[in-house]
Amino acid sequence: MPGADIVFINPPYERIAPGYEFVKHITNRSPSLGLLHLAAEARAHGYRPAIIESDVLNLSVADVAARVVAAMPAYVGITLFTVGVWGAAAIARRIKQDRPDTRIIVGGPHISSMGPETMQRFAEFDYAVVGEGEKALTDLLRALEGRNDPRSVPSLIYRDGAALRTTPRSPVNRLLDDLPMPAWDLLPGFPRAYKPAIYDFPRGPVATIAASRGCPFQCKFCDTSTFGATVRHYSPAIVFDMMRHLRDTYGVRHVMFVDDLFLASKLRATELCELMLKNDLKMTWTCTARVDTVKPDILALMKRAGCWEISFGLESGADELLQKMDKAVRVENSEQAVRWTAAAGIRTKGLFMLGYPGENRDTIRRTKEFVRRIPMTIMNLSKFTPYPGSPIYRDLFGTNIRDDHWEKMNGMNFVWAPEGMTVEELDRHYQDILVSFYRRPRIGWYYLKLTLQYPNHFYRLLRFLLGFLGAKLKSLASGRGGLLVRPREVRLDAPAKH
Ligand code: B12
Ligand code: SF4
Repeated sequence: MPGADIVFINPPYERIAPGYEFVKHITNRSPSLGLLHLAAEARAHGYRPAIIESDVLNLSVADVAARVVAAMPAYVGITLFTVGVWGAAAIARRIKQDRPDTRIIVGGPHISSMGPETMQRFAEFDYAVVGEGEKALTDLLRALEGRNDPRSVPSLIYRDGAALRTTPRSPVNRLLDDLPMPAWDLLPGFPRAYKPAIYDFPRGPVATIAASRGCPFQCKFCDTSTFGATVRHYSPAIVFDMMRHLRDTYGVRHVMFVDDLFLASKLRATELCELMLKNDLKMTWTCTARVDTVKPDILALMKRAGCWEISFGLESGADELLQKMDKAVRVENSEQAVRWTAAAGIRTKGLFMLGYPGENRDTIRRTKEFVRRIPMTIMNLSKFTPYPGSPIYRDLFGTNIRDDHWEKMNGMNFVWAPEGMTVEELDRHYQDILVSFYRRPRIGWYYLKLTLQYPNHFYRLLRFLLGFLGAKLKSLASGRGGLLVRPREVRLDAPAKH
């Protein structure tokens, strides 16, 4: 990082208890695409950016702060998910202690939804950018150099003495096609250090692309405050160029599209698939889609163009819950879409949540039955979390949500329980659904075949198992009777030190 004048930080999120480090071999290690876009934009405006991916580099709060202090940049840009706010604030505080003149700018989904509250709570953040950041960030940097008036910077929260001021939010970023390509060249260890979760792609290296921004739907649990309801796309030719660039420059073989609605425009998706086929791209890819946007014809084309998996937000096997979520689809639509996807030879990853308001033992039973009935081989079950920025957050906050618990908001902790259920009971159902889905001979056989077909997963699994075994042996040797850590050391959900 020597010579960098702006350092972008993806702060540490993972709360892996000492003794459980081996879990990292199988979890998702994707970089922040937002920071890659911002770094590219800053560079196009003459700055010298650097990026720190804390979790991938195994850096603690103290390590990150020490690196920044040593690099002495004028600016620091931190991306914030709700779960990472405390860690980010701790980093900012340490930087300010040693280099008080460093300007700390924050942005990301948490700021888009909770900007003023966050700035009020954490005096160590100097500026916050709400929503898409490319234009606002470079305008702000120019303003800080005296070339602009901060009040002319769109979507900004800044301090004016003790008061907080906000500038009007700019409606949308400029055309996506005009943005520079994400700065993958600035990512330390790219592409090999950045892996999705085990079994979530066929062959690496892997990279992420957002081919569009925005989503017009308003599912009540979803935070769409960064990109809003207007969908904007890159031209298919530019997306294709990004894929080819990733393949030819970095040897990337698989792309994960992280768009909210990859199939928002069937026309563009078709054009992109045709470009991949015509140019014999030979890359695999995954995307997310709503169940009401797929049909056999587009699925067949996607399969031919290399689509390996589609993640569908299936959420629940109970219609009344889908209705309460304003999901605008029914369980039968989910089932139809998954069957069509399987028939096209693409695998389905089902994204589900447990504990949404209205959940009860009967809805849980139906979800459990549903996940076993449909032709799906991988499921993600998250613990319902009312994220700031989602409509449900506004509905629930102040009822029985326990404080605001930002540091627990990663889908792995129940911070709220529906009426008539306890967190402990929900936790039991959580385990039960996953075990009943995965512990079936059909699924076991599928994963065995996948492991043999794609040895990279085998090596990751092996490292995980060896790590687990090592931790067990260490614990036996230290007289803890096979417990990986002393009970009081288990702090998977504890906030970062601050
Ligand atoms: C890909 C993705 C992931 C990836 C990569 C994460 C990453 N670091 O980017 C993975 C799988 C790791 C992930 C994990 C999680 N994710 Co996620 N993820 C996404 C997804 C689908 C796309 C993100 C993306 O790349 N967008 C495209 C880029 C260009 O946008 P961006 O990163 O937001 O950056 C822009 C602006 O935010 C802003 N900006 C961002 N940072 C900064 C910093 C500065 C200084 C400035 C000025 C501006 C700025 O400018 C950028 C360019 O315009 C979003 C949904 C969405 N629509 O964004 C959810 C989303 C961000 N995830 C979400 C959540 C909750 C999570 C999890 C916490 C739990 C879960 N259930 O998935 C975990 C935990 C994260 C962790 N590391 O522990 C929520 C965040 C809600 C919140 N308030 O926190 C979202 C919004 C989904 C949703 N709709 O609810 N996620
Ligand atoms: S869950 Fe998907 S479809 Fe619903 S609002 Fe969020 S991104 Fe849009």
